[in-house]
Amino acid sequence: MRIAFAQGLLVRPGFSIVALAVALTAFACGGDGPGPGPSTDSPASGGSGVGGNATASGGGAPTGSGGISTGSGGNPPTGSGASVGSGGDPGSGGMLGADEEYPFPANAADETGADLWLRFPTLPIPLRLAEYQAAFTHVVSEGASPTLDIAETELVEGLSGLTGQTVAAAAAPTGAGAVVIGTLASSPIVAGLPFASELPALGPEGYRVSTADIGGQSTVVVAANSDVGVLYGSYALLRHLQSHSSLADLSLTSSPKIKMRLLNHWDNLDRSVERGYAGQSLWNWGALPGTISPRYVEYARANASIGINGTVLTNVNADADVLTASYLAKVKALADVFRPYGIKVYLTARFSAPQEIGGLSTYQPSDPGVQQWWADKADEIYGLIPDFGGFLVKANSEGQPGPQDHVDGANMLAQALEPHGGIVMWRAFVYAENSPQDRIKQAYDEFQPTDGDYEANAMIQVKNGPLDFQPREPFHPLFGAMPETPLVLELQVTKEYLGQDTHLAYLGSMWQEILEADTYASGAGSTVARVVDGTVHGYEHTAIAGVANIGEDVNWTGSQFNQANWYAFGRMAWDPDISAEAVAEEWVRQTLSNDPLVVGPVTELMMASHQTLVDYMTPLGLVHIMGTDHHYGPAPWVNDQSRAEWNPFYYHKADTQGIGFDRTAAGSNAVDQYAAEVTQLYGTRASTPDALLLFFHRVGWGETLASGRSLWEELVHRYSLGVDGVGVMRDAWASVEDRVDGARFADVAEFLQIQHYEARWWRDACLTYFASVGGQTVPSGYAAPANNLSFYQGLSCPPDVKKPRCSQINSGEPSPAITP
Ligand code: GCV
Repeated sequence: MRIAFAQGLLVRPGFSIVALAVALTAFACGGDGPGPGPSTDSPASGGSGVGGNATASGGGAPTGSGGISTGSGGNPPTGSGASVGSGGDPGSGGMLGADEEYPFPANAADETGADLWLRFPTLPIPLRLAEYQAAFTHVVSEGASPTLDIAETELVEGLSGLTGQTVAAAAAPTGAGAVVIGTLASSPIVAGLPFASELPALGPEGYRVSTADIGGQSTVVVAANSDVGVLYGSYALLRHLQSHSSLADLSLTSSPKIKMRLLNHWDNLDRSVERGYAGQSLWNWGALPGTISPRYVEYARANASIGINGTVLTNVNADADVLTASYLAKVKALADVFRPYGIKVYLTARFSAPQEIGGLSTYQPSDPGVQQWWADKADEIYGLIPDFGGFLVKANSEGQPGPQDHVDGANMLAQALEPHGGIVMWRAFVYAENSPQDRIKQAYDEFQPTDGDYEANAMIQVKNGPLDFQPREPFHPLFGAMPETPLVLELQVTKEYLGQDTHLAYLGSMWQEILEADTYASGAGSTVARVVDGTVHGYEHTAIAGVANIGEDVNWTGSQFNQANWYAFGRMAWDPDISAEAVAEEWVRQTLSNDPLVVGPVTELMMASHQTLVDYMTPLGLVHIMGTDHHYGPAPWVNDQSRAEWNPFYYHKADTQGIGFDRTAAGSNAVDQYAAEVTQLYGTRASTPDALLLFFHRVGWGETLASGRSLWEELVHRYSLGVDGVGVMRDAWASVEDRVDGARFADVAEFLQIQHYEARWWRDACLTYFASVGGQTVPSGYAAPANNLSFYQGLSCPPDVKKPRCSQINSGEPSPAITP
């Protein structure tokens, strides 16, 4: 139990210090399930987590994001002499952090966030600084290539910044303090290392960073099999140093577990971004290819620093024009910028392009002319971009054109790309316009029977859950169900349904839940991570994709904390087994501060943030109750859309008796799409974790849950916990004031305030609605909703994206929602 960061908290009026201390104590210790009553529970209690690994059937040990403590022993309130290490980075080795006392930063200069996590301020702790100053005096790159030049420059600049002294490039190691970088082929020093024979096993992108005796001097060496491996190793070394970690026993060895680690931009050619909340698209098509924005380089650099090696430039709701000669020249210009950073470009292929821009009378794959058109198009693209990655396709979905048969379409494109080594990624996000079938069953029904019918260079891209990037969903049943067809896991970094730019929700913990979920495809332990990395089915091609949250905004992602999701996507794509908490801590150290009084509370608030958001938006397995189209605020009452599955009502079906979607054998039987163990787990009311209860089951308002509360009481409780959880996040953030720069502090504080109001909006709107249809009232011990149902139904705040979107609900004190 740690309450270290309660020191110096700013306490808002109306929120008692006693309640705050209780909240913070519970927030920091975590792990306990919900207590018996409102007053003993913590906003961040672990009770709502999904048993990440379904091996834990019977409900499993919740691995929810709430209340996970950070660090190995906590920080004394003075902040002196303690480190907040979380056990280090499995891919990099070693504990993060230093044991020295961090000085209170005097007037930290304001920052915009434009530097992301690539910040190299001089260490403020003298012992570690002296260690680094002695260890790093010059950088020797053995070999010459654009990629090695980048690695050398990154090290020269990063080490100069961190040490506060000039670290220069040199032709050869001279005396103490050399960093030598190179590959087995390019560097005699690397080839002569005692561990040189172990390097080939690290593969084309792996690296080893360690200390070696070179000419009698202890020297840091960054060794790899390829230039890009050296670049990744250089970033790993910088990450280690940005975390102020010790050089003793330095050993950072890592190889990616997934081969293709891709961003998917939903960027349109007019520079609008579908589900983008960070300004216009980075790609300035009008100015390309003549003008290369410096931001293209910064983008490539940021991605390479976290291991991303591919980018799909355009929206899956595709525009055929990007395949015309004039656009391909622009794409080539971007590819040329990204190549030295190890990043390939991919494009979305509009399936009707042969007709739209090729002048053919059809686009169906059975037509030889269509096949030839795509083959010629592939030749044209590879003539310009020899390392072009391939196509991503959304077909026959949400109005996008497609073939009569997915297999024919995917295979035609695969055949066109095959001579050049390209890949086609065919999306499984399909649901029919007029089908009585449960929407979440349709992708499986359509794709699973096609397993094994695809060309070797075709992959099927599957969203993490069967619905659509909800705050929480079970894993998609196609994972584990297509042994002969490599699947790409598609995650959404942009938070379409999770408060977009404004709400702070760290997605690493949500992704960890998905990656750890057990498909049982080949017995226990067949997790989604092991399916995607190819271990379970022996896939030759492996890939993971993240729908990007990046735009022209100066801070890149629309908010300071949304940067952490870009960062986490890259780090978890490289190593799907890395803990979300370790990644959060790394990010905080690099982006904000290494001061334990920042690292501890901010890592904890990040780890609690996803569960907190789920609680105030969609607790207990509710999904898709957001406002129509914009998906921002609450609108569970909507039931007038032309397609049934576009209505929130479709997903919860609340009435006088109860709430929830019955997906058991007695209902839509969606549970049957999973392996038997999972069908049993989710098909049985008693073993379904509360976190997914209403996704799989219809439950009466009065039924008792594991907490001892009735379903209705638990709903009220969860919504209230969520609101108060945001209050705790605000207080945690307030505790770091003056320990991070004022500009970023204020940005985050302002958004957290909006989030707090909006959490209360979510709670009150949903509870008044469910109370009205269910004939329920809010029990004592919980704040009454601030307004009546018609007030919430009458609001029309979004899609105006200026902040706050909904000033009508920005008043009063959102907390406490659980009243003392
Ligand atoms: C690109 C959801 C989003 C759409 C998106 C679609 C998809 O429906 O709301 O904006 O379209 O998913 O993933 O294709």
